[in-house]
Amino acid sequence: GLIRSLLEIRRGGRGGVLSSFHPAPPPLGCCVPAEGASGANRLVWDRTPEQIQALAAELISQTKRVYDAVGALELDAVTRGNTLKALADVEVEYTVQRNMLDFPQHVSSCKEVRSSSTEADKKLSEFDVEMSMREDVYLRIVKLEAEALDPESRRFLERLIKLGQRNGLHLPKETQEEIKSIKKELSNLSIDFSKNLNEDTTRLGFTREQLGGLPEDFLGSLEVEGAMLQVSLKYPHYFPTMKKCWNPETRKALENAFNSRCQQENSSILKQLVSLRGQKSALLGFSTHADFVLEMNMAKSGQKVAGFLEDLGRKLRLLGEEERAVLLQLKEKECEKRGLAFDGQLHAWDTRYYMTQVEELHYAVDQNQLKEYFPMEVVTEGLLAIYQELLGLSFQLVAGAPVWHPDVTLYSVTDRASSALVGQFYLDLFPREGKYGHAACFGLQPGCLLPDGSRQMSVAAMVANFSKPTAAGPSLLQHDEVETYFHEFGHVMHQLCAQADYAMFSGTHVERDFVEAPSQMLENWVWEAEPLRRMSRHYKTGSPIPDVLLDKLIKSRLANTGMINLRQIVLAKVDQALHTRPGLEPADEYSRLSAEILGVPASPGTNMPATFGHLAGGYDAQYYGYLWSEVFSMDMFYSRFKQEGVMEPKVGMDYRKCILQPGGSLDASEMLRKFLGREPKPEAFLLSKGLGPAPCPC
Ligand SMILES: *[C@@H]1O[C@H](CO)[C@@H](O)[C@H](O)[C@H]1NC(C)=O
Ligand SMILES: *[C@@H]1O[C@H](CO)[C@@H](O)[C@H](O)[C@H]1NC(C)=O
Ligand SMILES: CC(=O)N[C@H]1CO[C@H](CO)[C@@H](O)[C@@H]1O
Ligand SMILES: [Zn+2]
Repeated sequence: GLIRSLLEIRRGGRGGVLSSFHPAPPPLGCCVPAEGASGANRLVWDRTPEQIQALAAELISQTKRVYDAVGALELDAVTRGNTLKALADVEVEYTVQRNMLDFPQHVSSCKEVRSSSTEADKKLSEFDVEMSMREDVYLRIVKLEAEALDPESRRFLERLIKLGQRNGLHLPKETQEEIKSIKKELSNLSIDFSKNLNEDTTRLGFTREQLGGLPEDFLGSLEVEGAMLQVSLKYPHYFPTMKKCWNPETRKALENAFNSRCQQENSSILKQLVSLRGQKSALLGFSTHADFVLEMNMAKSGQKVAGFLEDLGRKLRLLGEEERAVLLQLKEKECEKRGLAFDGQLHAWDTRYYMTQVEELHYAVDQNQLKEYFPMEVVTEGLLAIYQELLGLSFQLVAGAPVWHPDVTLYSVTDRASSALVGQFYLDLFPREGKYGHAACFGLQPGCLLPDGSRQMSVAAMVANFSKPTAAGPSLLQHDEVETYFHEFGHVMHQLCAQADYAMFSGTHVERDFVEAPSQMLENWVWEAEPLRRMSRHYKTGSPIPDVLLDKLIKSRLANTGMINLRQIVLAKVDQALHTRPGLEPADEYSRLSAEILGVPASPGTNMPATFGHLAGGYDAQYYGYLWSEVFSMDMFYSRFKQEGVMEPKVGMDYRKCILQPGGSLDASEMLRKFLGREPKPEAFLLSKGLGPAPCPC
C-alpha cells in the first residue's frame, strides 16, 4: 500500500508497496503496445477465520516446497526453467493467495476475520523473511548469470542476485543468521510501532467555550462526557481543531497530546528499530542504513539526498521567512483582538491555525462554500470520466460482483482502442467499524505472466474513509479530499496499466523515490479549471462552481507553500539523520531541525518522531521520496500536459505507455527520458513551489 505525505498516513503497516515477498523494489520495454489480459479475477472474499488460518499454513508449505526443490537441485542441473521460471511462477501464485489472506484485516466487517487475517499476515511475514534468506536458492540463481536472457528476465535474474546480496547470502553462515534474526525482530517492532499508533484512543475533554471558533456541525458530532466535549487525536478531530479553534490553550493541549502519542511505547521501539537497521546495514558492508536503502532508489546515496534537501531548503528559506512574518502579524492582530498576550513567537500549536487564516484572508477560499460543489457522486463520476478519457480506457461496473461488503463496487477496465481487457478495480470508499481509516491503494492481483505464458489481469482496490451519502444529506468532499481521491486513483491506474512479465516488476513496483510521481502528477487535475468543472456541481442547485470561486481556489495552491515544504524538509532530514548518524536522540534532532529550518520549536516534552508512522511503515530513510518524486511529477505535467493540453488524449496515451505500462521493468530515469524526450529538469518543480526563476544576484 502507499501512504500519502505530510503525515497524512494513508496506509500503516509494513512492506508498503512491496506486497510480494522479495522485499525490495525493482526496475524494462517502454512504448510497446499492450497485449490484453486473459486470466480471470481469481480473488474470493468469503473465507472464515478458520479457513484463513488453514490456507495460510497450506500456502506456506506449498511455497516452501518449490523453494526446497530449487535449493536441492544439483548445481550443474540448474536451468532457467527449473530455477528462474519456477521462482517467478510461484511468486505469482503466492502474491495472489497472500493478498487474499492479508487484505481482509483492513476491510472485513467481521472482527474475527480481521484478527485471523492479521495473524496470518504475521506468519506470512515471518515466512517471507525465511524465504528471503535461502542461501541454497541464491547459489542456484547465481549459476544462471551467464545465461542469455530477454531484457526483463535478465533484470529479474539480476534483481534476485542483488536481493540475495542485500540479505547477506554471499556472507558467512553466522552473519546470515545474525541478519535473519535482526530482520525478524525488525518486522515485529515495526508491527508494534504501527499498531500502537493505530490503537491510540487518547481523548481530551473541552468545554464549548474552549472550542470556540469551531463550527456547530463539528461540535454537534463530538461525544459528551459530563460537561466536556471529547476530542480525539484522530485526523477528523485533530486537524479541524488545530485549524479553527481560536483558543491557544486548547490547541496547545491538543498539539502536545498529539505529538506525545505512544511516547512511552514508541520512543523506545524507534530507537531499537534505528539501531537494529544500523547493525544490519553494517553487517552488509554499508556505512549507514540510509546508504543501504538508497542503493535501490533513484537517489542512490545518502549524500545525494542530503544535497537535494539542503539545496531545496536553501531555496525555500526566504519564502519561509516571508510567510512566517505574515503568520506572526496575524498572530499579533489576533492577540490584540482577543486580549491575549503576544509573545512574538510562532508555536507548534499556532502554525496550522494561522496558515488557515492566510488561506481565508489572503486567498479568500471558503472551504465550506466550496464543498457544496463536490458531492461524492459527482466527483466520482467526473473522476472516472476524466481518467477514462485521458488514458484511453473504458470502465464498466460489474453488477453483482462478489465483494467483501455491500458498499464495495467492482469495475472492469478495457483498452478503448482494442477492447482488450486490462484489469479490474474495487472502490471501497466509506467508513466502517474496524475498517482501515485512511485512503490507500492495495494491489491485489499482479498484472504479469502466468505460468502458461498468458497474462493475468491486474486487480487493485482503492480504500478510503469518505463520509457516506445518506437519505438525509449528500456526502460533500473537501477540496483536499478530492485531491486525495485523484491521488489514490492514480495509484490504481498505475497498478492496472502496468504490463510487466514478472510479478516482481508489476504495478507500482518501481523505485521507491519514484513511486509517488505518477499519482502526484495526477493531483494537478484538481487544480485546473476544466477538469474541476467536470467533477463538480452544486449539490442542491446543480449549478457549476462560479468562476470567481474557481479562480480563488486555483490561486490558493501557493498558500503557505514555503512553510508546508520546509516542514517536509524537516521530516525528511530527521528521517535521514536517524538513519545516518547512530545514537541520535530522535526527539532532540526533530526539535533542532524544526527550530532551525521551520523557525518553530517542538513543544517541550513531546516526541514527534515516536508518532511518525512512516519510520516503521517501510519509508525508513525514504521520506524524502515525496519531495524527490515531485520533481518528476511536475516536470511531466508542465512540459507535456500543460503544453499540449491537460485533457489531450495523445499525451495521456504517451503517459500510459511510457510511464505506467512498464511498471518496474525499466528504471524510472529511462521511462522519464522516453516520455519527456530529454533528461528531467527541476524548473517546473521549483515553480510549483513558488520559486520562480531566480533573479540574477549580480
Ligand atoms: C515476533 O513475534 C512473534 C509473535 O508475537 C513471536 O512468536 C516471535 O518470537 C517474535 N520474534 C522475534 C524475533 O522477536
Ligand atoms: C474515518 O471516518 C470516521 C467517520 O467519519 C471517523 O470517525 C474516523 O475517525 C475516521 N478514521 C480516521 C483514522 O481518521
Ligand atoms: C519494546 C518496547 O519499548 N516496549 C514497551 C512499549 O510500551 C509498553 C507500555 O509503555 C512497555 O511495557 C513496553 O516495554
Ligand atoms: Zn501515494
